[in-house]
Amino acid sequence: MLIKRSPNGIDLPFSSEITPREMYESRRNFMKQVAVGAAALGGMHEAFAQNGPKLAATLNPAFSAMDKHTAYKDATTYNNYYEFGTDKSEPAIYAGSLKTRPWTVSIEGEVKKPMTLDLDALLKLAPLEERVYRLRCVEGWSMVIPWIGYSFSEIIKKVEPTGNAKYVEFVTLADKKQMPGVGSRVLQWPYTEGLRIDEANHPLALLTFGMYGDVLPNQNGAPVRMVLPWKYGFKSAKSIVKIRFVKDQPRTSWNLSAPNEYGFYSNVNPDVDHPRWSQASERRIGEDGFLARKRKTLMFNGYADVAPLYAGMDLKKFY
Ligand SMILES: Nc1nc2c(c(=O)[nH]1)N[C@H]1C(S)=C(S)[C@@H](COP(=O)(O)O)O[C@H]1N2
Ligand SMILES: [Mo]
Repeated sequence: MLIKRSPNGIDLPFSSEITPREMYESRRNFMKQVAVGAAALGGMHEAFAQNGPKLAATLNPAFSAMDKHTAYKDATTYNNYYEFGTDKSEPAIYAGSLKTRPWTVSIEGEVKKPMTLDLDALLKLAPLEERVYRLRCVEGWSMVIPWIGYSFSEIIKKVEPTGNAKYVEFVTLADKKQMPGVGSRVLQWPYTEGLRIDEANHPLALLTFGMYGDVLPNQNGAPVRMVLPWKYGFKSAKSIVKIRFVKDQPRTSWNLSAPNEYGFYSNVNPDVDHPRWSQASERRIGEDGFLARKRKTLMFNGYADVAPLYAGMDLKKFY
């Protein structure tokens, strides 16, 4: 079986060479083995392993990395979710107070069909897929998580953007009563993020409702978040309440707080260092000793399929 491997051992599922049907089939079989293997290694959510999936979704092997899944425990206890505190352990401790139902998301701005959808309507908008994505935090660590959701492009199709819609803004919940971190001035609330509309329309951009066969734990952004695997983790906004299609590039929370450190694009790029540290390597959570930065970071986090979105752009300038 031909599995393409990068020199550092990270599988590259989006190589344009991996398109023939045979390859796809062998990948699919391989994925099944990987899933079983990951469960055996304790990478799977225990409840999932015992009772089967709680949020039914079909694995999309063509959109899945073959890396070993991060252990559920690590993915749910080492988080960035500043609304619940800046320490990695705090979201797991404090996010229990977040009430994720009822929940509505309003989709508005430059669209022909603005809509406000409750969670059930949103869940039913398109078939749910499982996709194993790597997520690379700008701080230098990464995880591999089996997410559940559908391409954000499904939303774009539904609301029919007008010709003025050039960007999409994601606005997340900021409720002091439920979120102890919102009292702090570490960021401007609500946490907002944004994409150019063609980036939002890329099939890899996942509107995400679950992980490890279950709904999202609160600390991972319940009940609905984005996951953008080719960008640094902070672009993947958690607990979204509003999606706005807009004409001008939206301001984003991290860019507002430190514009020279966090750009609008924030594509994973080993050649563009953060002003205070190198981005050439990363530590895979659960894999190494705590301070080890062993793996080479890959351009676009290994998701080379997105490269045409940035054709002709100087990525040192548009960091
Ligand atoms: N609303 C909100 N979304 C957020 C954040 C946050 O603080 N608030 N942190 C971001 C950062 S920095 C990262 S690395 C990822 C972490 O996602 P995870 O905890 O599910 O791994 O969420 C992103 N989304
Ligand atoms: Mo991050």
